[in-house]
Order: sequence, then C-alpha cells, then structure tokens
Amino acid sequence: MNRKFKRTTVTAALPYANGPVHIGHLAGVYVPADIYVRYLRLKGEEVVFICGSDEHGVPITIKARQEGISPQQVVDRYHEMIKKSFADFGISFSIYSRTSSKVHYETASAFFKKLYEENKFIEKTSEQFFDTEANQFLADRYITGTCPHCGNERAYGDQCESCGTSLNATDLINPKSTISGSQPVLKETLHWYLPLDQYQPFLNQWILEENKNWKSNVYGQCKSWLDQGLQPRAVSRDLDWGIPVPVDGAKGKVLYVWFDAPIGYISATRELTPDWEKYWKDPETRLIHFIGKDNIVFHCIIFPTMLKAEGSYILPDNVPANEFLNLEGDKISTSRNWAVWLHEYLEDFKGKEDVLRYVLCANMPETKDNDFTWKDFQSRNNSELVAILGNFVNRTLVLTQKYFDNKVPEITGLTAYDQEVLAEIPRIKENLEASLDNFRFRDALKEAMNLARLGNKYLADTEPWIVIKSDKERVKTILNVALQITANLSIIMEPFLPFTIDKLRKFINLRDAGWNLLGNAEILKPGHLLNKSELLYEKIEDEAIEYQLQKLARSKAANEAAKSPVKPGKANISYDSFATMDIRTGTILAAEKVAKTKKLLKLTIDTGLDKRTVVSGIAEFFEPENIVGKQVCILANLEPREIKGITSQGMILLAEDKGGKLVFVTPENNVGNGSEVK
Ligand code: B3M
Ligand code: ZN
Repeated sequence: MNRKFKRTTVTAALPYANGPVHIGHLAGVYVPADIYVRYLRLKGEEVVFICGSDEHGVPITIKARQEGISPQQVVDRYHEMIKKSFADFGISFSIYSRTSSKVHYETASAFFKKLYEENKFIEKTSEQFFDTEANQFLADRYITGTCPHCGNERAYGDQCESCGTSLNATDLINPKSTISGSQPVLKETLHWYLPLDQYQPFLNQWILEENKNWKSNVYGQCKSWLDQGLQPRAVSRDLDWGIPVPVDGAKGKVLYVWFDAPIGYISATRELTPDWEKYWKDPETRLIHFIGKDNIVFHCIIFPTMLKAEGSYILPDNVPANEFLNLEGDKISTSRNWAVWLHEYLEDFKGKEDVLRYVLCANMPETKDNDFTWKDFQSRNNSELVAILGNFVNRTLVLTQKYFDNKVPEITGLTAYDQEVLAEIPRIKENLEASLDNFRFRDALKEAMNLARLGNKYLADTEPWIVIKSDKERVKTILNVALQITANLSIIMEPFLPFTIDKLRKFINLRDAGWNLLGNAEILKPGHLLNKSELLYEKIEDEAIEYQLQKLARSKAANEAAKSPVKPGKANISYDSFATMDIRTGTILAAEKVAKTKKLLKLTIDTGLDKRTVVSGIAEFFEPENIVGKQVCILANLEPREIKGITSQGMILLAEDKGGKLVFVTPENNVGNGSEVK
C-alpha cells in the first residue's frame, strides 16, 4: 500500500558473525538495500539504514568449537572484518552495530520481559536431547544420526543435507551428540513459546489482504506458511551463548537467536540516535526490511507478531526479499569455500568496487535464483562500463578540454534531434523512479545505463570531432548537450556506482546535485569550469579472471579431496629408522616468494643449530609476511637439495588435511630453537 510517510527506516539482514561476507549476501541483501537508501537520500528524504552483526546462535558456537576458541573471540574477529568490508564496499549504513552489545542485551531483555509480564508467551515443558557426559542440552546442530528418509548417517537434528528433509532431532535413527559422541537422552526442559497460532487471524488480514503488493516470491512464501496453519514457536533455548532469559527459573536458558536478532535493528537505532522511537513507533514512518529468501518467515511472520504483541511498534511496509545468487553454476557455500569473499575481492580488484556493484545489480536474483560467472563479470566491465559509460563520459570531457578550454560551451541553437535527445532525460528519470520505488533494481540499472547509451549514440550521430573542422558553433551545442547528459548521469548513477560518481562529480566540478535536478537541461551553466579528468574504468584482462577461476578450481579440488577417505597408513618402521631423523624446533626469520613460481617460498630458519635456507611449497597457503616469527618443526638432517637454483637444507613439517589444506606442525608453546622433537 502506498501511504504517505514522513521518513523511512531501512534494515538489512544482520549477517552471522561466523564468517566473511560473500557475493551471495551482497546480491541478496546489501547492494539492493544500499541502492535504495542512496536513492532516498538523493531525493532528500529522511532515512536511517540499520544493520549490524548477528552474534548469537548455534552456528557461532559450532565455529568456536571447531577452532578451539570462545564464541566471543569468533564474533569479535568476524564483526570487525564484516564491518570493514561493508564500509570499503560503499554500503552506506547509518550504523553497523552488533548483538553482543550492551544496548542490545538491554533492549532484547526488556522486550522479552514486557511480553512475559503481559502473559503473551505460552510456557511449556518438552523433551529435548541431553548429553549426560557434556552435561548440556543439545541444539539440533549438535545432534547427528541416520536420516529416516534416505539413510544418510550424518544427518543433523534439524535437517538432512543429503536429501534436504527438515527433521526433528527425535526422528534421527541412532542419534549421537557431536560434543561427546555419546548417545543423548531425552530430558524435560521448560521453554517460552510465541503463540503464532493466536495471531493467525491478524497475519492473514495484514499479509494476505493488506500487503498483496509485496513481491510475489515473498507473498507466496508467507501464504504457504499461513495456509499450513501457524504453531507456537519456542523463543528460548538451552544454550550457554546468547542473551540470558531475563526471568526467574531460566538458568542456563538464552533467547532464541531469531527472537533476539530482529530486535537488533531496534537496539542499533537506539545506539544511533536518542530520537530512535520516531523510526520504530511513529505511524508516519515506513519500515522496510531487506533480506534473503531464507529469512522471509522471520521478518514477515515472527518479528511482526512480536511487534504486534509488544503493541507500541509499527509493522514493516515491505520486505523485498531477493532469491539466491549462485557462483559458476553451483550453490555458494561457506563450508565448501565455494564463494567470492568480499574482503578478497577488494584485495584482488583494488579500486573496482563499482564493477562488482554493477555486476551484482545487473544479475540481481530479484525474482529467481541467478548465477555469477567471472566471464560475465569481465564482459560487463569491458563492454558496458568501459565501452558505454566510461567511453561516453571520457569523450565528452576530453573534447570539452580540447575545444573549449575545459569550460562548458553555450548553446548556439538546438536542432530537433538535440531536443529529442534532451527530452529523453525526464522520461528516463520517470522510468527509473518507477523501478526503484518498486525495488526493481535490475530494470533501474538498465534504465540508468540507457542514458549513457543515449549519450554515446548522440556523439556518434553528431560527430563533433569532424564537425569541429567546419562549424565550431555547432560543436558548442553538441558538447553542451553531452555535458548535460553527463551531469544527469552523475546523479542517477550515484545509488549504483558511488565510487564512480565521487570521481565524476570532481571531474565536472559539481558538488551538490540532488534528484530534483534530474532532467534539467542546464545543470552545468555555460562557462562553468570543469576539472582535470581521467578514465573512469579500465579493461579487465583475461589473466585476472583466470586467477579467480584457478582459485575456485582449488576449492573444488579441496572439496573433492575432503570427501575422499583419509590417506591409507604406510608400512611400519623400526624405532632405529625413526631415530635417524633429526627433527628440531626452529623459527622463521624471513620469508619471500620464489620468483616465477606460484607454490614456493624461500625461508630463513633459525634452527638453534644454525641459520639456514629452506625452500617450501607453501606459497598458496601462506603470505610470507604472515609467517615470519612463527615457530615450526624442521627435519634438520635432510640431504640439501637444489630447488630453482636455491640450496634448500631441511624440510618444514606441515599437516595436509583431506581437503589438501596445509597447516604448520607447531609446538603448543614456544620452546627454544633447536629443541629436539622426539
Ligand atoms: N543472521 C542471516 C542469515 O540467516 C541472519 C539474519 C538476521 S536479521 C535479524 O544468514
Ligand atoms: Zn536424508
């Protein structure tokens, strides 16, 4: 429903702080949200853009257990990494907070307590699996067993990843605890439930009747949940990581992560401004949630029910969830390292943030899953950004510099064709607004690029570089028109390509230009002095793409290897044969890549016996600067060998996992170099 509103609160799904951000997250949630917010800001509208790290939940405790560190250490590492990579990519949050913050604990606890004291919850005991050895209840992901549907022996308590069936832990045959490996027992435990069934009439009316305008993929998923009939949903868990349930008799219980996380939007807004209530409680505020399709039920049914039950909050006006982005024809997967990680992209393609923003928008999975390929990335950069947008802007600015001393020439007489071209601009603006207002970002980007195409065609048709020889007056008009198109581009492209526009605004010496200027045929007045300009984009060469494809090929190989069984054991040896090896501890004093090789590092090692050079095939796993100072184990009495012209004396000991990944064999604590490994 298109009601009048004073301001907009835009939220973007809080990424789990158990891993970096990848292009699937960006295409699904953060690029569309950022485009939309930048568009609202350009129109001068009041908007807050809220996000932060989702730091509770079982995935984080699993990661912590895998790495032998605490959940807080996991979230501290990834929160900083995610926050920095979003900022470096131009995702312009008003605030990027985190759900382990004090203000969030207070906000989420108060929210729960209000519902509790107003008896909005159902209290219920149920039987849950309990690990008697680890003395703790088991979340679904901590239980594995045989799937009753397909026989997969490594199914989880909530889902079988082999046949995709959603499971209850009690469905598993021969369930085992992943913590102690023991057979868990069923034990009574008390939890609090949100009575979704009691809010079904409200949800049927609010979603199915009042929000028919929601995207079909969102409306459709909500309808199927509602048609099945809603059941009460537990909003607490027996976990030691999370926000303690703030009521008596709740020892060892925390808020269910999907109860606490959406409240993170509210607590982040509280952190942003003392004026936070107008963004969450004023009926003249519009609330829009940007999420991926796997979060629809939480943002369209569970969180709105929580807000309705609390009673003082507004409800979301729209939840424009996107579908999923695949990579080179395969599902993106953190566990299989099948992803393009944002922080790695920013490293490998410095200064090309907008190329990825452009490609992810052009391929955005708005109504169905879509695919990202490196070849498409390269061709869109080279044949669209370089050849259309970059080429048009560059020719316009270079010719103005060359013929008119970098000043905007006056119009000396518009032909019918000139007028036709200029009349296109307000039409493009209108189409763009219609697309953006309806969250159709691919169409919007196409429309914005149509303006660049229009400019390119206008120059090709009018050929100022030829006409200049005979009619300089005419060229004044041609370049004035081309400069107005350029100035309009510097407005409509800002939401999509902020880094480009930051440069272009400097080139054309145009500081503040809002949406209201769009369509104006005289944004740049005659005589306006332009600044020096340079190319906006450069071609991406095959090598850069090949490097990325190689990286993915290594991931694929590692995954294949990981599926294969552990390498078979070797034949037994006598103690005497082992005793001939002289293995010592040593410290890496220096490390550098061996020229013209991809795999080799030249190391200088202090073995305690001496300082020596060792060549090691670890360059694909370690950056030289990251391993200097590291203590390692070295086979010190290996015969010296010539490798790439370097005499290598000894061998560093590394463990190679089934996935082919290499890790150092390192003493648990630092010991003196030269200590014998026996
Ligand atoms: N942490 C993102 C996910 O499901 C989840 C979003 C929370 S938004 C409140 O991957
Ligand atoms: Zn199965």
